[in-house]
Amino acid sequence: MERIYSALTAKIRSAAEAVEIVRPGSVVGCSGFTLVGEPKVVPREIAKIGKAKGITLLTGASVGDDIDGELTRSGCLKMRYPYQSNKTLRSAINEGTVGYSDIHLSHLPEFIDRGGIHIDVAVIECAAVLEEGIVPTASVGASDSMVRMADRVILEVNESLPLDFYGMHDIYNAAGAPIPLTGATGRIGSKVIPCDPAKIAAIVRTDEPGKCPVFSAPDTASETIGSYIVDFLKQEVAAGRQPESLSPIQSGVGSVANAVLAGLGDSGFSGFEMYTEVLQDSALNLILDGKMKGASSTAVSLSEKSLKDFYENIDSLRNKIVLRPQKISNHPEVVRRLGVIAMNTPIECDIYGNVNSTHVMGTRMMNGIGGSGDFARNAGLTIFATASTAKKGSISCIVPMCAHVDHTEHDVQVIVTEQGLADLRWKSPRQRAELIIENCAHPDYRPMLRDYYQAALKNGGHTPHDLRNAFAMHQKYLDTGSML
Ligand code: 0RQ
Repeated sequence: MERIYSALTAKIRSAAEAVEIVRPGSVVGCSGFTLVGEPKVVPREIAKIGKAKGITLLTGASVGDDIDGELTRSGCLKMRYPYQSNKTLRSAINEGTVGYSDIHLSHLPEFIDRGGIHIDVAVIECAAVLEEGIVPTASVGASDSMVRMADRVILEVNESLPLDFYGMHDIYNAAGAPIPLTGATGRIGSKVIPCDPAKIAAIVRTDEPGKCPVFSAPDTASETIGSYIVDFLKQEVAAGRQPESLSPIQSGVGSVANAVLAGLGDSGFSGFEMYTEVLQDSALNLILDGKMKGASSTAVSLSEKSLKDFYENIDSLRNKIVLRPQKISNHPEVVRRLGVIAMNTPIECDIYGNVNSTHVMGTRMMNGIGGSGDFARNAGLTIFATASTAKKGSISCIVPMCAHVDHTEHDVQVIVTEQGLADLRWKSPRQRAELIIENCAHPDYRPMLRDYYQAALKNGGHTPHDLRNAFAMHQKYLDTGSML
């Protein structure tokens, strides 16, 4: 297979030539989702030249330092959507020098498709550009919507990535119609992203493989959390609320998510599938070991070692892994239909089951809501799992009232920490408070949470609170560096 369709070779340019179309104030859409599938050279070139100030940048989800970091340091970045996880950019957002609007990942492409934001230039990494369209690499993200709606497209053809990606993607544009997916790994679309060749302003060739995400090995707390979730899911199967092989699983990013999946593999469960947005190492291992049947995702975000395994087995994996646009991988309609089991990580949970996934101490942005809301509200079973404390025990992740709320009590069914699990389904707020404090909070923080709850009860109410002290633990941390 040729990398560049012969009729398009006249559009091959250097990165410096390609970025001439990126003007100050441009709205730029880049491929990329959780550090994979992002263009490697064009965004860096924009930052290096440094003339295109005031850029608004959209991506599928988080991208690496070569995009978010470089564009922030060059002073080119003005506004960012919908998710980020870069330290430099995060600081700029929290200082207020770069604007950021945190958007549900399934909403972003829909907003683009409806013309909610006008994209001047889409910069898309691909394995090849064929007559039939663009072959994406390790992520689809919002690239299909960006290509469809942008005025002009710059393609980065990455020659270090295998052409074997062809056939792994399933590009479907629902355009308001029902999405005909009745199973996690069904295929309903095309293998490529359709693209009007007249839109392609430049094709830049590169052979930079890009950097792999680094995952920390599961710690004891993560493994314990994983074991509680496995036990809980076994009870759900025994009670007839889950099929033997479980409903398709969505799992967020990070070490807890990795540990839970690894735990599932060791637990005797088999034949399950994932309907998720990111496939990490543990998910790939489960597929390669034959314990997981297959997976739908919008990105495969793997460590260096797992990426090697992925490429070595790509021919057999093509029938088991489907990479979709994030509009479909995270679509509420499909998530609800499939009864997905959603597992995500909060920053903090409150005693009534509200969850803060984004703002440290209610003010400082961490990453963003990502896809957690797409799944949490619409899943068949919604689990939030976190260590009970953060920052060496100086912060309790169970608090009287979340200092910011991303997922309300209505969207949270189960909370798990290394202390235990609270099944909040069918419980009143008062019952939930007792369960969360006694099962999930760290023993060091239980007395102060109990005292808060007892004081709140004196005020009465369906969801009792003592508003003067609702954020006393947060304030104590801000004043002294510890909630204790
Ligand atoms: O800080 O980085 O300074 O060490 O938060 O925490 O424990 O390493 O956990 O990597 O799983 O991240 C919520 C941020 C958790 C992530 C969050 C501090 C902690 C540490 C990271 P350091 P851990 P994780 C799928 C779905 C929202 C989006 C989402 C996230 C850092 O999971 O962004 O779910 N979720 N998307 O010390 C202050 C607390 C804290 C705290 C943790 N209560 N107060 N700091 N930390 N709890 C992904 C996508 O959608 C793409």
